[in-house]
Amino acid sequence: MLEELKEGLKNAFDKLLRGGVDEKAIKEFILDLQRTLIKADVNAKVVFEFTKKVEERLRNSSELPGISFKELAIKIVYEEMTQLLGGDYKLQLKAKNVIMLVGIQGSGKTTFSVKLGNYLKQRGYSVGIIEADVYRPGAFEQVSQLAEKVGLNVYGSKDEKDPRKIVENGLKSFSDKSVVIIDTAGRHKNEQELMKEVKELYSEFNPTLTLLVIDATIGQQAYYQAKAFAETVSVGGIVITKLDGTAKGGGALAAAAATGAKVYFISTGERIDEIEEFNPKRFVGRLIGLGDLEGLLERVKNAEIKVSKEQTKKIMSGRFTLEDFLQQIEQMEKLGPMEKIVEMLPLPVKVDKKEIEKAKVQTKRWKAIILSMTPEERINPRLLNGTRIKRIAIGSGTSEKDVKDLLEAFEKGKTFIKGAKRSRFAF
Ligand SMILES: Nc1nc2c(ncn2[C@@H]2O[C@H](COP(=O)(O)OP(=O)(O)OP(=O)(O)O)[C@@H](O)[C@H]2O)c(=O)[nH]1
Ligand SMILES: [Mg+2]
Repeated sequence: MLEELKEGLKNAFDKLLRGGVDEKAIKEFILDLQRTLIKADVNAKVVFEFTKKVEERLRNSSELPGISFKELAIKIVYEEMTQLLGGDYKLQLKAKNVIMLVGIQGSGKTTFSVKLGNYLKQRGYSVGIIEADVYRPGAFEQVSQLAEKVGLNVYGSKDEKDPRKIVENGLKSFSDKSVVIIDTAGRHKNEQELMKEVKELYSEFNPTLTLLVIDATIGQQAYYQAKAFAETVSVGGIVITKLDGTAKGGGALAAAAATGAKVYFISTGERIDEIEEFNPKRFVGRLIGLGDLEGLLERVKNAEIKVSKEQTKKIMSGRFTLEDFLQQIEQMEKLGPMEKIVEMLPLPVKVDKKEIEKAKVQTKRWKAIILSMTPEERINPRLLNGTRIKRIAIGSGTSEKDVKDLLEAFEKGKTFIKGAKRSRFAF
């Protein structure tokens, strides 16, 4: 699965290892990444945004003790690629679930209904499948045959022409099941007819989860398909099928994630057990194919902590400059959104959302201000007279008061630390 994408990434990393770390090597690496992703049919705009972020982070990252440049590159690509595929998440099921599968003809809904049923049954759920496709001749037989192999119950009818009746009766007969999967039809005269039926079923039965099934071979076109369905029903998640038979799988996955939807499952073959719960972090880890990715991430984290410990020492000794302050802000940004950081901190009080918002605006402003200063000004803020403050305010799109506020806060912080040291109220 996705062998070419894996190969491409591996080659890019290997090349980076062989060459020296210079301007040319970084440029080559970025080009290699672009080529690999474009080949996997990832949308060009998405590719360029992605590689721009990787390049910026590669250039701006400071050296970490014991971490090679290649390792740093792997970490950055891993993190950015995980983001590209939607971050870190997991499907949550309720005590009772009605999961409706929708998607165009041949996307793999019927096959997937049995795969999913079997997957959930193996995890302790009681499952029933409703076959609501009244258009495809033999749809009921198709699903019954597949389901029989794994001992799943199917409700359907060969004669009933109204899918709503089938679903209504099916839900009654499966009222004791914890998961009911509804397989819908994909074969219609045209797209409007398909959407109309999907909408009718959706509004009448209100499924707890609607999964859109998309065939990976359409690559980046998955974006438009996902959008079209999302305009008709509330799509709770996406399933990408046939990842085994295409070089365009990466494009389909990235496109699905780009719509903001979560890809919950991937399907990698015709066999019933060829289903996998999708988790971007794990998936990218495997894609990068590094044996001990976890170990590497841990080592980088430790190295980062070590560096920031050195900075703390600097703060305590009073040698802390605005340049260090800027680095602190940037390090914090790297950790993730402020809400998440605050969530992770073992604080005894709950921090107000508004306060976090205010702090976010302020750090952004401070960063802009410090970036508009010259290196000398950052080290020695006493240089900042009225003219310079004015220049910085204009350069950073802030006001002179903002600049003065920052300087005041910075000085206060330093005084506080000095005072704290004197009173041995140290950390
Ligand atoms: N290689 C491969 N084939 C798959 C996969 N999933 C489904 N298929 C095949 O794709 C074809 C279409 O699958 P179906 O499950 O019938 O698709 P559908 O969405 O129900 O189609 P309609 O009922 O016509 O809307 C079948 O031949 C399946 O065996 C997969 O992950 N990999
Ligand atoms: Mg079908």
